[in-house]
Amino acid sequence: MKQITRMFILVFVVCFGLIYLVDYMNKSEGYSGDNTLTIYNWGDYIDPELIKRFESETGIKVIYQTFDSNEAMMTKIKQGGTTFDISIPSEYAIDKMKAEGLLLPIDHNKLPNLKNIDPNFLGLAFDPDNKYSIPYFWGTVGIVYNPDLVGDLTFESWNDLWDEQLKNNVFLLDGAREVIGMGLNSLGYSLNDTNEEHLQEALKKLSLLTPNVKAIVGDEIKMLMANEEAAAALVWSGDAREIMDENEDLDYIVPSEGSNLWFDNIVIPSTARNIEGAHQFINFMLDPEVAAQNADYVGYSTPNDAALELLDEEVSGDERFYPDEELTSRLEVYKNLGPRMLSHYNELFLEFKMHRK
Ligand code: N2P
Repeated sequence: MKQITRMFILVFVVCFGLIYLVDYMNKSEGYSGDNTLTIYNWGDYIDPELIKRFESETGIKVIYQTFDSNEAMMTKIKQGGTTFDISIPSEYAIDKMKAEGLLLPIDHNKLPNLKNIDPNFLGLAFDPDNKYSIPYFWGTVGIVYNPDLVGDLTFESWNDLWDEQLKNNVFLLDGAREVIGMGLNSLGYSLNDTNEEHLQEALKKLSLLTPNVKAIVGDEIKMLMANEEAAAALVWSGDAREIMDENEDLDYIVPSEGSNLWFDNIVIPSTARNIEGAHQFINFMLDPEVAAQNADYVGYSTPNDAALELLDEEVSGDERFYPDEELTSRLEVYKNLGPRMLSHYNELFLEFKMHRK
């Protein structure tokens, strides 16, 4: 009898413990149970309708968080305590995350829609077999400007931004690689330059831009430019397209000295709990109709060939956003410069920002 009582108590304690454990796990921060998928994406970088559609098609509930720079995203994933199942870093960040063991391999067998991606966007240097990353969007960095507000400037060169006609009339996107890269490019250096003298020269050159800089801003740069709050801005190409959709008077150029060509790819961070759901999401985003709707919504260039065919000829044939070979040959992809040099770029950017105050 005693034994039965003991057994009964034991079963009771184990059951109670299990119930408590499951409850605790569900309540702990951002826990992705089987039926949730936690996505960590750039701001304004997906059509929210598509998240709803994914949820209703799969029964998976999406938890959505955003970041505004590769650096912020990597710090958050590295520090742990999060359960992101999906993220969308740029190429140099993917290379760095791979090296730091922050990415999980992606099973291509679970992605029948991968066939829709233009092979030119597969097998790039930062992930040669696409073992850890699948193309999402790509683009350039350049200048969006309002011809009515820029005096007699025609905008061909980065150096036009330094013109005194643009006093307090320029916005810059808030990105270390982009701003330091612009400083380097304007001097004719590579935006992957690691020579300290060149970097100091770029910083000095950027400090001369200060009188023209009205503000360094995040995603609100689109609204500000469309509302004609400044004459010109350093932007990512897709943001320029969205601004120009809102205000047709504006134009976008990639300066003649060269600029950046970037690739943002979907990854499964090592923090993932719902790996199956993450694959379902990636495959969903690779569907031609979904990818076309997304490209239309966010304004960026799609690497999805089948989606490109569904886009308006006016969009897919626009060489400002789907550059030809001549322009592409003037562009450089950011390299992973290693942790020390990447922090140095960040420090230089901070120094530039401090100098403005
Ligand atoms: C979208 C940001 C695009 C990121 N708001 C460019 N790599």
